[in-house]
Amino acid sequence: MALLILNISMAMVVLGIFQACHGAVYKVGDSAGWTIIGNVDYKLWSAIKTFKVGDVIKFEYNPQFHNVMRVTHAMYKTCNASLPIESYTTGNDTITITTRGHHFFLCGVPGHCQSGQKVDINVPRVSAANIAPTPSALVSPSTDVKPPSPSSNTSASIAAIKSHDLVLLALQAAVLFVLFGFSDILA
Ligand SMILES: [Cu+2]
Repeated sequence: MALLILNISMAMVVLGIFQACHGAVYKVGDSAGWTIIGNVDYKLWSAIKTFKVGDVIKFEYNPQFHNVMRVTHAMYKTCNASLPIESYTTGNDTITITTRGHHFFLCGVPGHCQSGQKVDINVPRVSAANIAPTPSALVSPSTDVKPPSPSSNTSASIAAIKSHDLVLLALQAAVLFVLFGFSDILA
């Protein structure tokens, strides 16, 4: 039994390391991409995702018609593209999120941001693991932070698996299978 628990612990450590260095890839707008056609709701698109440091944000668009500019919050609010922090123009731009907090992007083509071609990628500064004593005033009303699950790491990690992580899931199954297989042989 102790061996079994040890094996499960080892598996969790291995998987944790693997997940930590393999961020998820999010294509902005999903199949619609980065566009003004179809009134894509980029606010909703980002609101229902839980971004983490290490995740990759992918902008796909026709570079003849659009671009990507990372801007400040003030510029984001007013659709001001005059002094971007960073500009991307290839039409297939991948940006790795390396810091917590908000990352504001808009299309710098006149009128496009006003038409809704802007997105706020927010990596919560407070992780679910240590929010317990935080005063509610510090948590923005728009931040949907779930309380920590009372169950074990195992179920928490399973909950974290997203549908697009099928490859990762397969790898996890393989690791667990190998470790359980070894425990059978030893027992
Ligand atoms: Cu545009």
